[in-house]
Amino acid sequence: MHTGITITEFLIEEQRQIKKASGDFTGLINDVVIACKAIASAVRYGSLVGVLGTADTENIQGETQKKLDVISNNLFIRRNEWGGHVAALASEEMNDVYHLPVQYPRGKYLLIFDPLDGSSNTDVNGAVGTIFSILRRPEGATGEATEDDFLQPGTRQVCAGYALYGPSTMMVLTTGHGTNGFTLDQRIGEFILTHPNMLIPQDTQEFSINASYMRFWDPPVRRYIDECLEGKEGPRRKDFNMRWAGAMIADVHRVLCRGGVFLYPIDRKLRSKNQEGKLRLMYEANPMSFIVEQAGGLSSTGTQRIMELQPTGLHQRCPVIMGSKNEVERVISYHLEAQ
Ligand code: AHM
Ligand code: MG
Repeated sequence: MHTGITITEFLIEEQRQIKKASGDFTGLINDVVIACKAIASAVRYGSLVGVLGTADTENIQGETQKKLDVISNNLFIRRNEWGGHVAALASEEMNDVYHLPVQYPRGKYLLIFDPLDGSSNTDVNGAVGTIFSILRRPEGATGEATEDDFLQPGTRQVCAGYALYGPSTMMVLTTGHGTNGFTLDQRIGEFILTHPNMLIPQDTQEFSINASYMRFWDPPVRRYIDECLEGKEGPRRKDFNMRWAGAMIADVHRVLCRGGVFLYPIDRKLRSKNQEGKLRLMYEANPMSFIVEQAGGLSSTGTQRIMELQPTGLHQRCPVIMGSKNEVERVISYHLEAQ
């Protein structure tokens, strides 16, 4: 019989530490957990239930949506709109803030999410996941929640988490008191605490970057990767390994488990499209930064702490460099030297 701590028990214990906690937050996370279990199930059955392949729609970023992007988005909304915990939702797959149907009570939290990160992996049976970030609606705000209510820096996140649909389904989250990982026990349908207090090793010999963009990189990124590639013979005096899963969630999860540095920097190609990065600040970079920092890692654009960026739009992009503290500091120092 399983006697491990369930995610609900874990959160209720945390809630007991906070005087006057209403239980609203725990209720919200419970809804998020149910949404992620439903998405995990859709992902797992794949072709058997006809959910793979492309939908006939595009999202706000002009990307063709996968059927599973749309299904995951709908599942996430369905599970989180009714409970009375959120004031509004926002997602990678929706242009604007999603206002709750009139019959549901409004709560004090704002929930923003990427329902299926790395969704192009679904067609090759690769790992994908859901990322979410929870903010409090600004004090004194009235009426329906607006985009402006969401535009808070990552330092204001109340909670950030992700569910990774890999060989096992995991949920990793932080409420600002460390980062904890839970594994879904399919036999009882509960997430069990399996990775308490995750800590990212400060040093690493592994980097994660899409090297096919090498010719577009800025000099500081080029210098960092060149030095890694020189291995024992170069200035780093050690050999490096490289991994790229094509889903940020899977790459950053590996960094959380065994150290490493994940980079999706700004480059010449992105600039030519007037983009400030590839990854989205509010539902990819900020929540993953919160999780990484709470596990003792660092997260930066190269010149700025990601969580201190002031968002100007729901779908804003930014450069991302995160992971083992000493490596990220090195990349930052190369950026500062180049200024
Ligand atoms: P998505 O949210 O549309 O799936 O896009 C984000 C993904 C990240 O998970 C991943 O790190 C990156 O895009 C991969 O981009 P690329 O194909 O340029 O390597
Ligand atoms: Mg994504």
